[in-house]
Amino acid sequence: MGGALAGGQMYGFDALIFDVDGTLADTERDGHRPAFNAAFAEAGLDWEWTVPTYGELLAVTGGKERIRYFIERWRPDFPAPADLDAFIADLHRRKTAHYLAMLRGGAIPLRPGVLRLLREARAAGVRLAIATTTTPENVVTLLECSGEPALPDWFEVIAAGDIVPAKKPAPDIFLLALDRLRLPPRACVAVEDSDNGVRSALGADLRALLVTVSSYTKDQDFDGATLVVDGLGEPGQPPTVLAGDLAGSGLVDLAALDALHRQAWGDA
Ligand code: XBP
Ligand code: MG
Repeated sequence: MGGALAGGQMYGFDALIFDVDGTLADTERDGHRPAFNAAFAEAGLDWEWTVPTYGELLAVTGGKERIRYFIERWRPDFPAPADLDAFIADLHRRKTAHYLAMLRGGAIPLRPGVLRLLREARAAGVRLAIATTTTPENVVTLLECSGEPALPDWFEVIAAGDIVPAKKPAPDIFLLALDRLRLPPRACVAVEDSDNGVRSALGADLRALLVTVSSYTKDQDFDGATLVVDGLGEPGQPPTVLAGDLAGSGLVDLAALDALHRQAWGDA
């Protein structure tokens, strides 16, 4: 196992599996959140998810699940329609339309260092996959609007949304990505930004785990992650390391991920 090879450089892993929201891009506060609010307004609802409110609601992964939780726990007096599932699905469809329009308008760039690392991985023959809770079209559109239009095609596997029975923190979506890659956990490095994502990855035995914290997740507990940073970094702009170390790299590159991978698996 282990096998990505570029210019004679052998890495101990074959693939990188990325989360999307918070990891590839800072999508939640100024993307998903206003899109939910626009959908609520459009549907004539006076609900407003403020920045702190949304931070609390992020404990529930999945947009439809988040709306349902909000209704049941925060609006118990709301006269819920007979077909609550259809009502939530309609609201979520509206939300997705608003979110996609924001992406197409260029409102949400990739986080610093993401394209750099993806390019390095692609050049080295490291396979790329996604394991996310969000809706598949959100993923493809985010990637298409990244400034690298072919970016969706760089990912061999895009495991997203309702395709699995249980969303993060359940391990299902990472297990699906591993299955589609036909790789064991030891052959992969996972990249996440949230405690729910860490629990999901560890539940799939993805022990080589990098966390790039985002504004909403910086105070969460990432126990079990090998390396925690505040971003991937760019040349001349090193990230702040919150746990673990970059093993001599000034930023998160394949060499740093290789060291992380060896540290996580040791002689196991
Ligand atoms: C992301 C989510 C998603 C988005 C909204 O979690 O929880 O629900 O907030 O996306 P993760 P949808 O980064 O851990 O995958 O509305 O499309 O569900
Ligand atoms: Mg995330």
